[in-house]
Amino acid sequence: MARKPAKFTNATIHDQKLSCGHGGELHQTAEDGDTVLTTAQGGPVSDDQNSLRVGPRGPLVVDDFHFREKIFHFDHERIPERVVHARGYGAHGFFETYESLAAYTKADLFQRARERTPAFVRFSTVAGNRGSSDLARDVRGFAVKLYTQEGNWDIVGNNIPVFFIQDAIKFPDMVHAVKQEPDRGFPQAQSAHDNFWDFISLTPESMHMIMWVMSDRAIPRSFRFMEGFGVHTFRMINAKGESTFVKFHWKPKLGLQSVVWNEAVKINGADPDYHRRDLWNAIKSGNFPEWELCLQLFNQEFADNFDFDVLDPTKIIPEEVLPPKPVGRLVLDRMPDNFFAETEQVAFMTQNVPPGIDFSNDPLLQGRNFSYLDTQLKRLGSTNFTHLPINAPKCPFHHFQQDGHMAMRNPVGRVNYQPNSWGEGPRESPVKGFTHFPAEEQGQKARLRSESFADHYSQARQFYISQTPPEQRHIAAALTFELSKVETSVIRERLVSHLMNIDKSLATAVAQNLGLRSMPGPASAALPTRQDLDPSPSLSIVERGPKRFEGRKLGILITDGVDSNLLKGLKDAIVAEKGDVELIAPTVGGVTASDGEFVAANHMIGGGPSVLFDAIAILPSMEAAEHLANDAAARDFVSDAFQHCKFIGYTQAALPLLQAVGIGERIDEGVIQLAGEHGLSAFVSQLGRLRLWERELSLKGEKA
Ligand code: HDE
Repeated sequence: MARKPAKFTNATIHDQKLSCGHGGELHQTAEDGDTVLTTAQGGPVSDDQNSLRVGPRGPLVVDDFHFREKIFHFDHERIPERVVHARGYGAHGFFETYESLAAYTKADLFQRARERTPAFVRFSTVAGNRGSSDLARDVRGFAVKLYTQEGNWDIVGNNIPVFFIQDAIKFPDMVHAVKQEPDRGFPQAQSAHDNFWDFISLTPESMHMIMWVMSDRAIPRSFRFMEGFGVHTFRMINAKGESTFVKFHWKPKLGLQSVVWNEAVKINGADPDYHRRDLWNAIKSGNFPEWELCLQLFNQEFADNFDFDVLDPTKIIPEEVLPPKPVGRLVLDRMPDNFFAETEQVAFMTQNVPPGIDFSNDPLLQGRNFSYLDTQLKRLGSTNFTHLPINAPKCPFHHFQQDGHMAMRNPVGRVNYQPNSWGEGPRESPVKGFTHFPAEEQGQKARLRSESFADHYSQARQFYISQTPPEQRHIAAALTFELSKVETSVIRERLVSHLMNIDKSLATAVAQNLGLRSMPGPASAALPTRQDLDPSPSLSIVERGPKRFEGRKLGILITDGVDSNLLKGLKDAIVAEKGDVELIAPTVGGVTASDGEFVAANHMIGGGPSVLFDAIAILPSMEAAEHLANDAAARDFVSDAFQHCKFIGYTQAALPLLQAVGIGERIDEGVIQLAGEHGLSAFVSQLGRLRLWERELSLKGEKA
């Protein structure tokens, strides 16, 4: 009789009966009808707890093929991590068009309105190793694989629209400089060290990017609240062969949001998987994150007249100059079944484009088009990485590539070449096939950088002056923190000399905070900084805040005797705003509310610090008030939320706690008493502001 195939599901394990083994261990042995554990070769296993040995205390024997196979496979479980973007998290979903873009591109996925294309997206940090924490100050990768009917299209982007360097040949230097220093093997997932700032201070082209990575963009609240950018200028080619330049933007439906640095540092300790957990929870609870694909489309004439070279990846085209056109939406609605098989083994490659999408001469993009194929061989170990389900196209495909390590499918039959006389096998198609845009190119072969790439400061300045005051303060504070970790004073000074070219007040603030003895002069620059570029409000997170609490989380601190009506009212109001609630109690075992009902908790106070929430409410009973005021974790809970400019809802009984941490005398419009119906609605209506930035100044004793 045929054996039932072994299946690896949780149900299998849980359904098995527990029985006592020879040595007193718990064995999960199969009974009739249960799935039997097998080796990788399919052989049934009788005992998975004890290796084969001579007598109860004797040596192991080589006959034990089950032991050898199990350990052999375990020993080889790891593959090399990505040399950059090692830490990442992915999800499945789809991309849906709003309208036909046939006027711009012949790419099949854009021909019809409401066409859906399956998608896989991997978000990542760049510098840290696979096991580093989520809230590092870093660029975030935003890589999208679209399984189109004309092959896979990968938009391998970041959450920042510019890059550190203008030529791919500098990438190994840049990455070496930011990663841990080679002699000591640290710091991990941090740019705050000498090598990074040494390289940056010697690389003026990185200054625009530095403004972005020192801004709050580099510490996003969640993957769901960040933008994505294709960075380079690409081309769209229509059926007539006409080219339109394009820049890709992903805009989060829930709006942009970041955390503050002190919060990021604490989140890394409290929950190093904060971003992973956030995406997992959102998708598992049916709140599917969504982004709009927006295109900046322009022709050669626009490119010729624009202030900067559209091939220079250290420049943007401000949205106010060229508004991005929304053309579709990306929805993530399914977590992978297995992290390794999908998120770890997914291989993104910039050169994966369908007919109708093409490259520009951006030298960074051209270099990337070499790197991404090469790196997959190292990482995945075989040219057949496209045989892995996550990397395989979802459209029909036919080619004559064969054999190699781990070949899982080869051409069937006699024909494995073309042309052939057998009338079989696929044929090339000049009509349907990919044709490269026939751009006219000429020039001398030389190692060159275009003069049009020479302005390194004007857009850095434009970014800085487009930020709101709190965002500008955060940039100054980030630069100060990072440079304070640089031990070589000449590097600190050199960096300040670049800031002099960007904004003198920023340079002065950083120099003062660092305690520089004298102000360095401006760094010598190929071109002077343009002062005439208008601020671009679309570059500010605060300016474009969502003004609503949707997708955010309120942490409510409760104790035994919590007012059950208030708790219910608050929870309902947050759910009505499409927000989430988590409950924090003295023990994770939960509390008994004023109506005698048991209320389960999500965290104990020390395990659920306020950095994990967007706003907090404190609802102790009168009996618990004094005890809470003396609880160190409870004090941190409120004082951190206050320092991080969060909205705080409280009841009368929470006053001793507020007083214990010095908030009692500093109650501002963000600290709201939840008395009566009005108090509750006043609190909930304020939450959409997300943070009370004005508090930041009063904390420093300054006036707004
Ligand atoms: Fe990458 N980059 N990169 N990069 N990159 C990789 O490919 C590279 C650059 C980006 O989730 C590697 O599969 C070069 C810009 C993302 O799997 C590697 C240059 C942008 C991911 C590589 C750049 C990116 C990568 C490492 C300079 C934003 C993660 C593992 C010319 C537009 C994809 C891998 C994922 C990964 C090379 C610069 C985004 C080594 C040579 C600019 C999101 O091939």
